[in-house]
Amino acid sequence: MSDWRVGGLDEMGSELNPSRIQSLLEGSRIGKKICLFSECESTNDEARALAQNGEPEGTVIIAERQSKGRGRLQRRWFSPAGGLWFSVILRPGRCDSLGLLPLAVGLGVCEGLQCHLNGNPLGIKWPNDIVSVPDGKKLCGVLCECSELWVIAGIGINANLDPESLPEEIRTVSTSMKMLLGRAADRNAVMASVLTSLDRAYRLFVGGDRQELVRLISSKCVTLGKTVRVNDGQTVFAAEALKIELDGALRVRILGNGRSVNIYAGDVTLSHW
Ligand code: BT5
Repeated sequence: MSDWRVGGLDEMGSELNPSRIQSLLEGSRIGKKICLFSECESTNDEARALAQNGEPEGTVIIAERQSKGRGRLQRRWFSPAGGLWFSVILRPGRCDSLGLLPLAVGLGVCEGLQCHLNGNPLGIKWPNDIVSVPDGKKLCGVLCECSELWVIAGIGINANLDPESLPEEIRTVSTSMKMLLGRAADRNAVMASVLTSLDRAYRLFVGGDRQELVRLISSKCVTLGKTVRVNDGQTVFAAEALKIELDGALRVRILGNGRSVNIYAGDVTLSHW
C-alpha cells in the first residue's frame, strides 16, 4: 500500500477487500462468503449461476464495475467504478409474500447506509428505490430475481460516484454518497453495515414478524400519503398512496373514482415531493 493511502481513503473510498468487510460484520450470516470481481456483466447473473449450483444462502457477489448492470424490466443500470454493485443469494423457502422481500431488502440497505451519511436522511420509494430526502434523488436500486429455490437480491449503491460518471439524463435525478457527504465514503465499512442490517431485515422477513417489518418499512416510505402516477403495465392513472400491505403491495385510492386497489408491480412515480 502506498504511503498516501495509509490511514485515509483512496479515490474509490478504499479498495474493496472481502476480509476487511468480513472483519466488520456484526454477527451477520449474510456476507460470510464474498466473491469479488473486478468486472462482470451483472452480479445477479454470477449469483444466479452459483445458486443454481447449490451455493448456500448468504453468499455475496460484488463487482467493482458491471458492463451489463440491469434494473427492472431489463432497464439499464449504470455501474461505473466507485459504486457498490452486489448480489446476495437468499433461500427463503416456500413463501407467500415474496413481494415484501424487495422492500425488506430496501429497509436493510437504507438502515445500513444511514449511519454513513452524516445525518443526511434517506427514504424508501416503493417498490425498490432508496432516495435522499427531501429531494428524492435516487441513491440505490434493488432488483430481486427468483426461482422456486432461491432469490437473488441485486443491490446497486451509488457510493463514490461523481456526477459526471453517470449519463446526463440520470444525473439530475440521482445522487451518490460522495455527493451527499462531500467526500469519499469507506466502501468496506459501508458494505459491512449494509450486510449486517440486511441480515437483520431478512431475519424479520423469514421469521414471520411481517407486521413489524411492514411498520418499519412504512416509517421510511416516502411514497405514502403522496399523490402518485401509477403505470401498472396496462393503464396509467393518478392515485393517493395509502399503505403497504403485509404482502408488500401498495394500496392506493384512485383519484377520480375513489376506488382503492392494490398495486403489486409496475412503476409508481411521485407527482411532487
Ligand atoms: C433498479 O431498477 O433500480 C434496480 C437496480 C439494481 C442494480 C443492481 S447492481 C447489482 C445487481 N446486478 C445487476 O445487474 N443489477 C443489480 P429500476 O427501478 O428499473 O431503475 C432503473 C433506472 O434507474 C434506469 O432506467 C435509469 O433511469 C436509472 N439508473 C440507471 N443507473 C443508475 C444509477 N447508477 N443511479 C441512479 N439511477 C440509475
